[in-house]
Amino acid sequence: MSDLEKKSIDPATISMLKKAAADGCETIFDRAESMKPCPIGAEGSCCKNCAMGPCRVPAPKKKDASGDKAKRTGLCGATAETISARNFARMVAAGTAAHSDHARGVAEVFLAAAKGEIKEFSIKDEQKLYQVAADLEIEIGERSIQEIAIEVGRKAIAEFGRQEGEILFTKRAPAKRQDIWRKLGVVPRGVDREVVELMHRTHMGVDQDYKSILTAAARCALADGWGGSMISTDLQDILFGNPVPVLGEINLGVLKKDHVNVVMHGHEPLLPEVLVSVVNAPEIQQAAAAVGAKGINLVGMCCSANEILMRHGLPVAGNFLQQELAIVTGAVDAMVVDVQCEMQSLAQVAKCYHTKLITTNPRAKIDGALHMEFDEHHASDVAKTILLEAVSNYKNRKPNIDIPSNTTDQVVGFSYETINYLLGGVFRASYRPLNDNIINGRIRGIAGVVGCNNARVTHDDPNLTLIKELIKNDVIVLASGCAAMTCGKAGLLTPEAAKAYAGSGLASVCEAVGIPPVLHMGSCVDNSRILMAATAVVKAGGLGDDISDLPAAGAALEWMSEKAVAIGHYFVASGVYTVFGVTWPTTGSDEVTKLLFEDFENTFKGKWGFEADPLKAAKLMIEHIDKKRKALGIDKARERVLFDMAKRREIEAA
Ligand code: SF4
Ligand code: MSK
Repeated sequence: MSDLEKKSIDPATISMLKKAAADGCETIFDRAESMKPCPIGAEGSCCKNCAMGPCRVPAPKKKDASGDKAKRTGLCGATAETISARNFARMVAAGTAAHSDHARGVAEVFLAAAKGEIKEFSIKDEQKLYQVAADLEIEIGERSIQEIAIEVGRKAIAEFGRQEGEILFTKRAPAKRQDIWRKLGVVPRGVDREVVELMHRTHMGVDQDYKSILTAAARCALADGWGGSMISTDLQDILFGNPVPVLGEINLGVLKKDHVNVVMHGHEPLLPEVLVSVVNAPEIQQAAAAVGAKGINLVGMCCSANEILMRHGLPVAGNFLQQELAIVTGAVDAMVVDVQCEMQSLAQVAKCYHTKLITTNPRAKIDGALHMEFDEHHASDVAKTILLEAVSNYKNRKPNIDIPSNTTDQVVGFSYETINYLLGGVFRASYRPLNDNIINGRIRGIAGVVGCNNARVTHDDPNLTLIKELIKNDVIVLASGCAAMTCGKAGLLTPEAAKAYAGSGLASVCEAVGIPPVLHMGSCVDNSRILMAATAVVKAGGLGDDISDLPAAGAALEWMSEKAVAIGHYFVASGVYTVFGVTWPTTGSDEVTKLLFEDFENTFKGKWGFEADPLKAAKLMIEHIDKKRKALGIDKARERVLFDMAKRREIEAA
């Protein structure tokens, strides 16, 4: 394997890495070689929670002479367990805060739009509005759409500052799951309250019992999954439309040499939605023609891409590790960013070429970028100004433009409501056909594969290898975030992929319904859709009465973000076995790791796992799925499916 092949399995990425080197432009791939991670920080054994530290308590290489483990404490006496748990919990708090602050922004815009204060946004999905209103315990009766929407907006915002009681969407979970949470005392109150309390608990000299810290972290994470993230997904769907299957294309080849290329990067769909709506305005198109461009090519990057792809089928330039490389093509006239996952190095890479890096969110400024703040009350004006800025930069392109030709078609847009509809049809929409196919063994189980890219492992390789192995073994995959983009680039997000890559059982179901074996469910806040899909499967019957009973597992083998830890922890606290790759942040404490990997299964009925090798990770997940099938008494059905020739012919004929 060449050095470049160790960096990425994606040919477009490799060709742009060659170009970056030729252009003398440093990227994250170079820095990953020159700077190695701190081993003490990586295992969660460094505490810098007060100025007497940082205190480092690395795991001993071997036990001391008495056979006991050496007592490791910081200056204040905080044990390695406390330090490890605190570090983990703070990642959960930060991840929850990121998703939820995004959600709060959406809720504020939603309320303003409902009141008619923002002309660009209105209620697009009335059906979902009614559903969400009911779940927020809002009376519908004879009230107008506007009245209901205003109350939905107000109640959603109140969920952040709620001081007591329970976050309302937690009542969407299966009844048994709610009982488990109540018994453990982890039903979240308000989103902000849980984040603040977790930061307090992990302050120097507060909660110094690792079990207590990690239980509190679960409460905070649940405030993300069943609170902030879920609010964000639902309100975005009501405002911009619930995704339905749509064809799109992905990879750096979506950039066009003869167009003004504008890359929308980050997470919030607000500005991208307005950019899409104004891009064809006559004055914008005329300005583009005046500089000699054939038009304006709007494309996405990271989860902003997922948002506009799911709702408009707009092209996607790439996932997290490709953000610098889009600029390296020399053809990006503006990269417009909002919040999260935007590397500061973009400013430096942009200087190597002609790209204008434009920040738009008051929370996320980058030294060296042009700041053009998005104000939703003047949304179209701001969007047009940004597009004109990109147009005016077209003439500054340097001659060294090279756009890889790689693009792949993908079918995306599988919200949990859409899956419901596709499985059952409009008159009998239901998850029951999915359950039936799990019970009869054609589908072995369900896997949620989510999360980022990580420059410490070969770009796209762990996620892709894992997902291919899962679908080959008849496990249907629900994907989101940058992992879903990996699938798109590899051609797994088309119905034809079922025949090419899936096991015969899963392929037969996909072919009958006309869906890919990997369903793209959206951006990283949209992992709440996976919670809802899991809940719908439980409620459809026949597979137990809790999420933890399902033959299901989750994974994020290329995770890097604190948001990923929050997501993983809310999946575990919701009863899902969740496997991470790359590195595990509590290896400094055997006790903490055991609590998360084993003991949580006795309380939360879900647990964490770690496995960097994707084939071994797939094996762990499939073993877990089979264990659950056995507990449900449906393991025999699968054996029959595997060995019964009549059944096989029937599948082939389907
Ligand atoms: Fe060290 Fe304790 Fe301060 Fe952490 S809180 S830096 S362990 S003294
Ligand atoms: S963008 S959080 S790298 S999935 Fe959501 Fe991708 Fe992870 Fe960012």
